[in-house]
Amino acid sequence: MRRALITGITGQDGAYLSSFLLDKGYEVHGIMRRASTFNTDRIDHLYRDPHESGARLFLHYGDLQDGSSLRRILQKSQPDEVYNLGAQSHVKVSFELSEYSADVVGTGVLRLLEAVRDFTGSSGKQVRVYQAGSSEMFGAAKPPQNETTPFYPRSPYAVAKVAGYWYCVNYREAYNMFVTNGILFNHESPLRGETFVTRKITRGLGRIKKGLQKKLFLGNLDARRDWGFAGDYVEAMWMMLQHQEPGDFVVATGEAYSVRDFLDAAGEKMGLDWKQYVEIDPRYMRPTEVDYLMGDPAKARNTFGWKPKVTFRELVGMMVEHDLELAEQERTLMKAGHSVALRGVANG
Ligand code: NAP
Ligand code: F7E
Repeated sequence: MRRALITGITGQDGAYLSSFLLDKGYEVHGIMRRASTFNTDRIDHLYRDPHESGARLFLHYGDLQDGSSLRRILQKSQPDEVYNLGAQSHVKVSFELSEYSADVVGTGVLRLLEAVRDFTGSSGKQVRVYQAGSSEMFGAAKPPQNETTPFYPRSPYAVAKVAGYWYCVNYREAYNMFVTNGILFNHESPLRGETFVTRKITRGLGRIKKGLQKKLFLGNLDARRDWGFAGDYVEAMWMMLQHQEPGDFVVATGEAYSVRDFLDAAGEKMGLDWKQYVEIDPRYMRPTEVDYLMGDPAKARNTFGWKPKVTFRELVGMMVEHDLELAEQERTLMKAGHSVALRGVANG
């Protein structure tokens, strides 16, 4: 049985990737952070008590800021493949938490690579590493962006991702390690964190539609992004590690839409005129914005045959349906006398 270790298993991509790898027959190990509240909502449905026979998902406490935890977990889990998805992944928050973001997103990659290098040295086991790079690394570079486009990062998050990218290239060249950088453009789903703009929109409009909220406050509606479906993108991560050689691969749909386009599509699907409810709040603007990202995924398509399956409209539809249902559940709870608060959205 092949074994995978995933950092960031409790995040959006961690949940989709775990499910994907379990379906492929893998034993999956995940690194989770200690938190005072539960942070495993996205993977609870995949988890079985390890005391039961047949359990194939195992969770370990660890942190990308703590190198010894990474080493210990590598020893324990003996992985064939490591997927580094852990990150402080919010671009706006990285302006507030710049040193922390640099440490987790940039130096965290170095800690993990060092731990894998030593693990390979002591065990003799060849491990394949996937690094979650980001289209944010292109930042201000002109679209369409591909693997040869020079990086021009525009946030502490993006600068740290560029550092992580180059650590990976360096370890590939210096130690002949199998380390692959995925350069993924924005990918969304009903599991997307509620402070990213797509989910903030489907959550907010869903609640407005159900009478739970009056306004939705947003920032720059003109930014353009290449939005795909997270389920499709985790398949690309896996395909990258099955390819005979490591490399750097852009994963994108090749189409870009503005935040305003997303509002139009979500509003139309809900039968709601969003212009009546959306207000601009400058606190959601970034000190330096990334205006236009649109990827060219030709290399991934030609090298290992990856293509996105879910279209932009299908993605919006899937998220709208999910969040209308969630708002309906909240309304039921409210009618039964429970208080219902929208967590965190005010800060996204
Ligand atoms: P996400 O939902 O924000 O999940 C991030 C994960 O990282 C969570 O499991 C989080 O744990 C964990 N984490 C945070 N700090 C950590 C630390 N110090 N040590 C270990 N784990 C830590 O992000 P995502 O959307 O799934 O994205 C996955 C990866 O792809 C990230 O590296 C992100 O930067 C990158 N990426 C994402 C996109 C996108 O559009 N989604 C595009 C390109 C690249 P908690 O649950 O405890 O917070
Ligand atoms: O913003 C604009 C905002 O936060 C998209 C992360 O997964 O993808 C993500 O980063 C755009 C930006 O994602 C609001 O200014 C307007 O132009 O959803 P977002 P992001 O910054 O593109 C990349 C690829 C990653 O790697 C990251 O980890 O939408 N926008 N109004 C807003 N954005 C937010 N969050 N909130 C607003 O109210």
